[in-house]
Amino acid sequence: MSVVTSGRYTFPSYNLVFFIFLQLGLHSVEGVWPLPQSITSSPERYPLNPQAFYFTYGSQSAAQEGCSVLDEAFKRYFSLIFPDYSSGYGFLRFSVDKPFTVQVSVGRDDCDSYPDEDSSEQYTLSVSAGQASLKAETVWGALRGLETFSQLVYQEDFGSYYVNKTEIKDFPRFQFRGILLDTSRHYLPVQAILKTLDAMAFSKFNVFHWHIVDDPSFPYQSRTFPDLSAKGAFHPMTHIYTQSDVGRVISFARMRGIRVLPEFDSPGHTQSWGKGQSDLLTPCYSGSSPSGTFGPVNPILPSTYKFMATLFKEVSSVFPDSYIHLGGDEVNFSCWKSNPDVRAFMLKMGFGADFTKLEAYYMENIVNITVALNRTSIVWQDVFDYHERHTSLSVVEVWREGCYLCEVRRVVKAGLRVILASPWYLDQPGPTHNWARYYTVWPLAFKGTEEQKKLVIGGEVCMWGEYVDATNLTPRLWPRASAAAERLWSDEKQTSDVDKAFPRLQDFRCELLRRGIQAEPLFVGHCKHEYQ
Ligand code: CP6
Repeated sequence: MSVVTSGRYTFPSYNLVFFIFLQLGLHSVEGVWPLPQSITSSPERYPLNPQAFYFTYGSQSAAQEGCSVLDEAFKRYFSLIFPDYSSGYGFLRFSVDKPFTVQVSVGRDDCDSYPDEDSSEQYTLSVSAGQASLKAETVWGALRGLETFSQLVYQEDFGSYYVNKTEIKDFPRFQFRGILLDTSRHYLPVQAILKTLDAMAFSKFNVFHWHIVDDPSFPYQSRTFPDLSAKGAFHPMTHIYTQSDVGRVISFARMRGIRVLPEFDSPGHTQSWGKGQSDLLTPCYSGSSPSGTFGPVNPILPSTYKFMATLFKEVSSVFPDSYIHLGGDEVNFSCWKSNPDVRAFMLKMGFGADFTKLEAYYMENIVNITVALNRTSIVWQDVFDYHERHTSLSVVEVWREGCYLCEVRRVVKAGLRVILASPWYLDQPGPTHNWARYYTVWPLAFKGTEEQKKLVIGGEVCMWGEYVDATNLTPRLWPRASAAAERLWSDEKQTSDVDKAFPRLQDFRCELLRRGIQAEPLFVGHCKHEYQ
C-alpha cells in the first residue's frame, strides 16, 4: 500500500482497497457521516422501490401531517434518496411491490418553534423488513434521523436501491456545531447562503453564524438605520440583505434545524458603519488636530450607546435565536490613544493609560444592552482577556491560534462557556490545511474537571471572506468542514483514526457531489455515481 503524505499527517492510499470494494458491490454500512454514536447493521438488505416508498407519521407521534418542518423534510429527503423520481413524492403512486414506509414519531409538537441551545437532537432509527422506525424527542432530532436514513440508502450497478437492516442510537457530542460565513469582505448572494445551509444539514451542523457586517461593507438593511447599508454596502441595492432576504435565510435554516446567530462586531471592525452613521466612530488625531480618519466606535459618547441599544433592539426582533454575537475582537488602540477627548475620559474613569480597560468598559455596556433584551451574548476571546471581572455571563469564542486549549482552560476555569474556532479556519486552502488537520482536533484535551469540560459547548468552522466569495465558497468548505462536523457530533474514541475516516469521507464527498454540492476532492480517486 502506498503512503501519501499531506501536511503533518500520513495516511495510506486506499485506492486498491476501494477498487475491490466496489467490484464486490459491497456497501459500507458505516457510510453515515458523521458517524452515529451507536450503529449495528446486518448484511440483510431490502430493495426500495421509489414508487412504493413513503414517509409517514407514527400514530403515537405528537406531530402529525401539517407539521411544516417534517412535511417539507419528507419531500426533500425523498428527492435526495431518489433523484430520478423527484417529482414522484406526494402523488398517487401505483406499484405491485410491497411498500416500504419510514415511520416518524416525535415526543413533542414543536413544529412551529425554532431550534435553540437546548433542543434535543437525539434519535433512534431501526430499519427492518418493509419499514423503518424513526423516533425522536423533537422535530430537530427527527431531521437528524432523516439525514442518517438518507445516507443508509445506496444504489447498485443496475440502479436499484437498497437499505440494510440497521439499528442506530444517535445524539450529538456537542450542542453547538457552527459554520461562520463572512458576508462583508465579499457579498454572498442569498442563494449561496441557502445552498450552504442545505449542505450544513447533510453534515448535521446546527448553527449558521452570520458575520454579516465588518470594515469593508455593511450589507444588512436595517429598518431603523437604512443609511447604514445605503452608504456602507458595496452597492446600496444589489449588495444588501433586505428584511425579506434575512427572513428567508432564517426560515430556510429553521426547516433544516439550523439556528441563525447574527454577529454585529464592534467596537473594532466597524469602518463601514461610519459611512451611514455620523459621530459613531472615534475621530483619529494627528498631533493636535483631527486627521480626517476614523477608528473604532467611540466609547465615550452617550449617543453611541443609544444607537447600539436601538440597533440591537431591532436585531433581537429580526433574529429569533437567544444568542447574539457581539464581536469585540482585534481593537486597534492607536486611534483612541491619539484622541484627546478619549484620553481625558480615560483619566476621569481612572483607567490610566490602559486601553484594554476602555474596551472592557465599552463591551460591558453592550453586553448589558443584550442582557436587557433577554439575549445571551457571545464575544470573541479578546473581551475575556481584557476583563478582570467576568461578571456578565457571556459565552466566549476562542479564535486565536497557538495554545488555544490553554485559553479554553482559562475560560472554563472562570466558569464561562466556550465555543472553539481556532483549529478550524477553512478560509485557509489545502493541502497544508487538509481535512485530516481539521479531523485531528481534541477540544477537551486540557486538564480540568468534568464540570469544566461541560462548559465547552461546541465549535465552529470559520470561513473568513477576504479570499472567498460565491465562486470558491463551496469547494473550500466541503468536504473539509465535514471533518470538523464529525469531530463535533461523533464519539471521539470511535473517530480518532484518520486512516479509517479517509475512505468514509471520500464516500461522503461523492454523496455531496451527487446532491449537487461541488465538494473538492481529498485525493486521487473517482466517484461511483460518475458512471452510473
Ligand atoms: N475578521 C474578524 C477576521 C478575524 C477576526 N475577526 C480573524 C483574523 C485572523 C485569524 C482569524 C480570524 N478575519 N472580524 C478575529 C476573530 Cl487567524
